[in-house]
Amino acid sequence: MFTRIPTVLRSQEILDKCFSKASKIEEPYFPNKADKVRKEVIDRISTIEGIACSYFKKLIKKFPTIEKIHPFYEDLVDLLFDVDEYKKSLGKIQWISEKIESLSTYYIKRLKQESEIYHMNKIMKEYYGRVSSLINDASDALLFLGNCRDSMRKIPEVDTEIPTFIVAGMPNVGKSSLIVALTGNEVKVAPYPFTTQSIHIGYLTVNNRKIQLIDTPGILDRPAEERNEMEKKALLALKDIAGSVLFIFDGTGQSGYSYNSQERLFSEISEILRKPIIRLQSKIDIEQEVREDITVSVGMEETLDNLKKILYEKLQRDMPWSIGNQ
Ligand SMILES: Nc1nc2c(ncn2[C@@H]2O[C@H](COP(=O)(O)OP(=O)(O)OP(=O)(O)O)[C@@H](O)[C@H]2O)c(=O)[nH]1
Ligand SMILES: [Mg+2]
Repeated sequence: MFTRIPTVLRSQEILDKCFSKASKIEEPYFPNKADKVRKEVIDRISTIEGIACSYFKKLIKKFPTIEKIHPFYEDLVDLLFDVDEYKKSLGKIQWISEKIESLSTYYIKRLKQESEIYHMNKIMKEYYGRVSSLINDASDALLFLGNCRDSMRKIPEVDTEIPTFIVAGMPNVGKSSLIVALTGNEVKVAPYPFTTQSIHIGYLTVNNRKIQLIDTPGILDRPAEERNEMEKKALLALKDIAGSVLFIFDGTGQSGYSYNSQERLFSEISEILRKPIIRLQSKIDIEQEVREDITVSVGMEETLDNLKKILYEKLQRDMPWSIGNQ
């Protein structure tokens, strides 16, 4: 999602790029010396304008417009940096880019009316000075945007367009094993902002429809009182992802959590995410009291097939739009 944002150069690096290219410009022989110098200076100005403005425009184009990104990303971005400052910085870059353009037009016009070499060089120096101070003026904005880029690149790539099941449940209940069993081994792992954990994303296809499963170890597996404010907010971003929750209960005692404590987490997650939740009992190959309608074991193919069918029916019922026109 945010991996295509280019590296942000520092002001000095942009200046170096502009001026070193400009300094290499030399016109071939002109019968008239003044014409030659004029042409050279005009070319230098155009080169500087071209390099600086096209770089600034690239930044403006590649940095996402916050209003246009999906609410899931918007929530996370809002936690990562000051969004107002982000908008201001992009605005500043835009302004500077426009300013360089009009300045260049103005100086080129002046050069065209100039016949003295001495004055041409003076005009060039003046232009260099003004462009330098404009680009230096972008310093803070560039530094800020560079930091934004670094944090945005850490946001996990979640497909916000396809139906999604968020897998939740206490540690060790079998969340990861189930995702692997359902989707094969190609599970993407991505760090999740403000948590020490990563999320795991897998895809499966049922009746030609792609479904996304997101495993959230360390995020949805603990009661709220154990989470800090940032973690809570980061968790809330998940509610923006369209879809349901698949909540896994383990009745074997193997996970070390009682059914009661799992029920408590279940209520809490339903409260936080406010989404339809499918209850599921795992590890059914191990002896345990059967408490849920849907049971599964990663080693029993028929239980996995049954679950896939249920997921699909759930989509048809709750999110018909999401599978209608894929
Ligand atoms: N017998 C049996 N064991 C299972 C099954 N599913 C998972 N397990 C085992 O249960 C243990 C925990 O499974 P994980 O998939 O790592 O559980 P998790 O919920 O992802 O755990 P965390 O990532 O720590 O939250 C592992 O030893 C698995 O091999 C199952 O269907 N049957
Ligand atoms: Mg896991």
